[in-house]
Order: sequence, then C-alpha cells, then structure tokens
Amino acid sequence: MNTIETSSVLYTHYERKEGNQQTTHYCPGCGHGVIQKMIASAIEELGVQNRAIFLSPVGCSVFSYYYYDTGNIQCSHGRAPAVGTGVKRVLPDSVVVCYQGDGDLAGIGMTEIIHAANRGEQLTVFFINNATYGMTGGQMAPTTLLHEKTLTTPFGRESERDGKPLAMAEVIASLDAPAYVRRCAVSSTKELLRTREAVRIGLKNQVDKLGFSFIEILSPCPTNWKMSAVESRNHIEQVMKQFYPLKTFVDKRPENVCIKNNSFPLMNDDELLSLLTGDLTARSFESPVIDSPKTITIAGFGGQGILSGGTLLANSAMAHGLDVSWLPSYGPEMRGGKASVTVIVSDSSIPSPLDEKPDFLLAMNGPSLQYYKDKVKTGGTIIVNSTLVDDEIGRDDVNVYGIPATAMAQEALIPSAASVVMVTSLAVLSEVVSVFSLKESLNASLKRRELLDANMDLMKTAENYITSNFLVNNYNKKV
Ligand SMILES: Cc1ncc(C[n+]2csc(CCOP(=O)(O)OP(=O)(O)O)c2C)c(N)n1
Ligand code: SF4
Repeated sequence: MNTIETSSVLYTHYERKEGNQQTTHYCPGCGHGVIQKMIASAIEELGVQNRAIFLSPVGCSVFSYYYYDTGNIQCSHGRAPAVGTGVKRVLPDSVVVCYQGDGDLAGIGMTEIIHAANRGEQLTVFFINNATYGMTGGQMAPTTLLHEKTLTTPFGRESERDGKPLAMAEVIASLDAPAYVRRCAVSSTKELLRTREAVRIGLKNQVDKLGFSFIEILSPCPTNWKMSAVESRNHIEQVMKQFYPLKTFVDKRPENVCIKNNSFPLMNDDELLSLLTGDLTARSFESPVIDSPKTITIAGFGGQGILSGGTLLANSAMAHGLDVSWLPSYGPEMRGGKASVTVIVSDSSIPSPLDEKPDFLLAMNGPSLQYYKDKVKTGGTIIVNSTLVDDEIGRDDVNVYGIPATAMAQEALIPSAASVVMVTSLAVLSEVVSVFSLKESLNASLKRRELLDANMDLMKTAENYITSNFLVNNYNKKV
C-alpha cells in the first residue's frame, strides 16, 4: 500500500484545535499549506531541523508555529526581516525562515524587507503573493492586479488612485546585495516542482552562508478570489503570470553565472484590462435622507456571508454618495467562528468606525442576538434570521422583525447568501439604502457572475416577504 507521509519537521498533531488535530486551518485549495510542506521537506533534507527558526507573520499563516517542530517566533506585522536580522546576528548558525504574505511584506513591512535585502542579511525569505489581504477578508494588497476587484476596490484597482501593483522580486533584484531572487508559482505540477527546487536552493544558500535569498511564490487564495481551487490555479497561470513573470532574477551561487535583470516587463493598463472582465464603472444614485449617522451591525458565524453582506451594504451606501465606514470583527478561521461587521453610513464625515450601540442589528444566529440585543439603541431595529433564531428578545423599546434568511438562501441554492436576505430586509424596512442600489452594487461587484440571477431572485423574494408580512396595511406587525 502506498502512503503519503508528511515531513518530520511538521508536528504529527496540531495542538490548536481539540478534536481536529490533523488538519491545518487553511481553506481548501489555499497555497499556504503546500508551500509550508515544501519548506518543511527542504529543512528535513538539509538536516537542519535543530537549527531552524521559523518566523511566522501576521496573516493567514499566523499559526505556523502550531505546525513546525522547529524554533518559532511569531513576529509583529511585517517585521520578520528585522526579527530575523536580530536572531541571525546572535545565532549565526541558525537557519532562519522568514515567511511573509504580500500585505505583511510589501505593505506594512516594506521598510524592513528592503533594508534587510539591501544589507544582504543571511536570511531566506519566502514571499507568498496571493495579491490580497487573505486573513482580513480580501482587501487590496500592494500586489493586487490593476482592475482586480477586491473588498476595498469593489470596482477594480485603478492606477491613478491606488498605484500600480508592486513587483517585489524585481524590486529586490534591483539591489546589489541579494544572492538569490526568484519568482515561482504553485499553479501546476510543473510549477510546483520548480518551486520545490527554489525553496531548497533558498534554504541551502543560508546554510552555505551565501547571503540573502528571496523567493516570491504566486499562491492561490480561492476564498477571497471567490473561485474554486481549480479556477484559482488557472487564474495564476492565465492572468497573474503575465504580470508577474516566473524567472530567476539573481543567482550568485558559485556554480551559476550571476543573472541580473532590472527590466520590468510589466503589462500596461489596457493589456491587463483585456484579461479581466467586468463592469468597472461605479454608479451613483440619488441619496436617501439620513438625518444622522446610522450604525448597522450584522452578526453571526463565518460562512453566513456576514462580511460580504456588510460590503454590499457599504458599496450601496457609497453609490448613494454617502460616507461609509466598514469594520469587520472575526477570528482567524474563515468558516465557523464568530463574525460580525459594523457599517456606519452618514451624509457627513464619520469621526470613528467604532460604535457599540447600533441603530440596526441584523442577528444571523442565536448567540449573536444574545450578545448584541441589549446594545441596540432605544427606538432601533432588530432583524432576526428566524430560521436559526427563536429566542426571546425581551425588549419593548425596539422594533423587531423576523425573516427566514437561511431557509430562503438554501432554497435559492446559495446558502452563503443568507446575509443578502438580511441586508435586503434592512433596505425595505429603513431609509439607509435602497433595494435598487443594493441590486446595482451586487451587479457591479459580484465576482461569481453565474450566481447573479439567483442572488437577484433572492433579493426579490426577501423584498416581497418583508413587504407582504410587515408593510402592506400592517406596518406595526412584528414577530
Ligand atoms: C499592526 C497591524 N495592522 C493590521 C493588522 C490587520 N491584519 C491582519 S492580517 C493582515 C493582512 C494579511 O495579508 P497578507 O500578508 O497578504 O497575508 P494572507 O493573509 O493573505 O496570507 C492585516 C492587515 C494587524 N493584525 N496588525
Ligand atoms: S483566506 Fe485565502 S490565504 Fe487565507 S487560508 Fe483561506 S485561501 Fe488561504
């Protein structure tokens, strides 16, 4: 019988989750898991487990120390090259693995990485470029492609407003000190084999005290790209690789000729636009009357589309020309953990995104209702997902409405769209945004176009339900 064994550098049991100690916390199809396995195997092959120190970043890979049976340090956001510099100078025989995402390395940590590379520190840096802030729900990263839609660029990244994508391997290769700079991908078997080779070379360079090695790896984030695992690998092959060419930029190993390529063969806006589809034009609508800022909290568990519901609401309010803040709160898991988002909409500037007393609570499950119900302002509104919530509210100073959001979304075969039902209900019951602008915003920003019709139908169903149950000749009827 064939068995697939993991590396001995990885723990056999991950202590983090009782009852689920054999799987990592990464989403299916994520690149982090396969890359981390390659790094572990290379450490094992090089026989340096007892000298290896893994520097975990802030980002989806924050929990790497639960997986690597090596020395471990969890660094502040973006600071792995600075921490690594300190470790390496105190322990010159250690083998330091800096593992960083694009938000971590090319965003908040840009200073640290440039100076460590420029000093030629004896480090191996793995730069996982998934072109998004994965852990925080898919905001634009410095590496996000032009015209790519993200949570913070719902109509696509624009160079005039957001700058062009940062090609980090080219930037690092423009410095004199680095010993090895290469860009790889984990998008096909062929590229996986090349990446495995690059990972091994990068770590061996450190063992041989050859200098600073930088390996950028194009890596899928199916969850935030809103693609299947296969689609996200194709996206790397067909779109990302054209902007981020896979090549060795610098290789100063004695057996190799030094290759240095400072040209930037990047695509221009039009070339990129031709690769990406979608309506990029933001629309504006007549503004609803908002006499004072309104705070809406949507709360439930990960997987109910909480953050997307908040985004839809925020985009829609922006399309009305209103000022908006969007503040998510969730655990590191993308599925199952507590999740909430607070959106504030206002016709004047919003001094702070923090408001613990919402005007509207959209409670997607029982625990979130219990947690937030007493925080809702007097005169405010609570809309509950009546499929999952039948708890007593215990307040007579707020308006309460119920709608079977989960059941409706399941019936429409888009179970993760329960929040769309809730947000539509809010639009029907309040002046915060209009159902029309919700629909237009969804149309403009939905990446999975094949689900557009089902979402539109679901909104209509929710609108009809609220209108017929609560508004037609019966305004005060509540649950
Ligand atoms: C100082 C600080 N700023 C911001 C954050 C919020 N934050 C957590 S992870 C993250 C981005 C991570 O993105 P990336 O580095 O690309 O890694 P990924 O999650 O995609 O693997 C941000 C901004 C934080 N935790 N600490
Ligand atoms: S959100 Fe993206 S980067 Fe994070 S674990 Fe999931 S697929 Fe991976």
